Amino acid sequence: MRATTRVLLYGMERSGKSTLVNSYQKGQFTPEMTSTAHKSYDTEFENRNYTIIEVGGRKEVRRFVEEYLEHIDAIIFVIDGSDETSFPTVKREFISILNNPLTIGKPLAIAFNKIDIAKVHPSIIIDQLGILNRYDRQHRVFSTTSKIPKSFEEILRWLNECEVEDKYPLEDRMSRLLTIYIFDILAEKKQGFPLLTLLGQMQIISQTGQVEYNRDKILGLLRKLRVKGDLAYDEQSQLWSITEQGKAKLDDPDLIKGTKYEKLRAILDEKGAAQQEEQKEVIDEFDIDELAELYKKTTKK
Ligand SMILES: Nc1nc2c(ncn2[C@@H]2O[C@H](COP(=O)(O)OP(=O)(O)OP(=O)(O)O)[C@@H](O)[C@H]2O)c(=O)[nH]1
Ligand SMILES: [Mg+2]
Repeated sequence: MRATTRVLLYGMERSGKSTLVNSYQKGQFTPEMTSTAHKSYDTEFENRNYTIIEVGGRKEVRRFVEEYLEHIDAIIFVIDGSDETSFPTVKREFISILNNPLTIGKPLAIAFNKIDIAKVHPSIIIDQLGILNRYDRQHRVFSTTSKIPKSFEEILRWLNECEVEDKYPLEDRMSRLLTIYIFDILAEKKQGFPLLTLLGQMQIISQTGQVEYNRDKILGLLRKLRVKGDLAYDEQSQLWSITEQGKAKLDDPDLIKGTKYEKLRAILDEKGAAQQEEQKEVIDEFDIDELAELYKKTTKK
């Protein structure tokens, strides 16, 4: 495990992020006077070191949040429970964070804050966020108020118990995310479980043959991940795959030239339809940090 757990503290403007931390650190309600762009707080809680990274919720700074996602181990998402008018924006922002592959698997604490003045029950927004259906990560909802400095401590106590892994291979995360999406669709229609792999080739192996039935929905979801292209079925291999245009973004030969990923591609191509196990061995040897760097470049294109 990493020596310090890095936690993103995020949520809309004035939801109370800074005040929650201030009050926890000072042991009494300590309102923040200024809006934050970016601020980090170091704290030790029950023998674990934390760096809490607050990204402000003002519209102009909000977009920078993506820059942090890769470098954090867990997320605290703060909602101003007293401001129902903010809930639609909260929902949009929340979903965009959760749907980012860089956050998959990372524990998520939702602080339904300002419970001292909130007029609605946390379940109102929690229902809207669909959080209870997320099986891609550890999560918990907390009712908080900066008026009670221990509010924030409860979140840290929970994070202490969470499994915070050191590394999340990006391919794993992408693949998990897609699996979850597709699982969602099929579970909704009770049509069984397809197995999906992103081992370089972005193939969808369908055991149920139901992919075509849900084709439009799956394509819509793939687009959200900025994956273009169409789905095609190959009778012989019984594989669904994303056609040429939409193949993994890391297929750009110029981009991967001279990197270990180029070597990996060559090995995978050579093995062709080799057993997944063998491909996995190759992937395991691969330097995931380098892949993450490449991924960043491709998404910036
Ligand atoms: N009643 C009440 N007010 C709170 C609570 N937490 C924060 N506030 C008030 O809400 C206002 C905004 O708090 P901040 O801590 O600055 O909010 P923030 O989320 O850090 O805002 P940005 O940095 O702009 O994104 C301040 O006036 C706080 O005093 C709370 O639990 N209850
Ligand atoms: Mg702040």
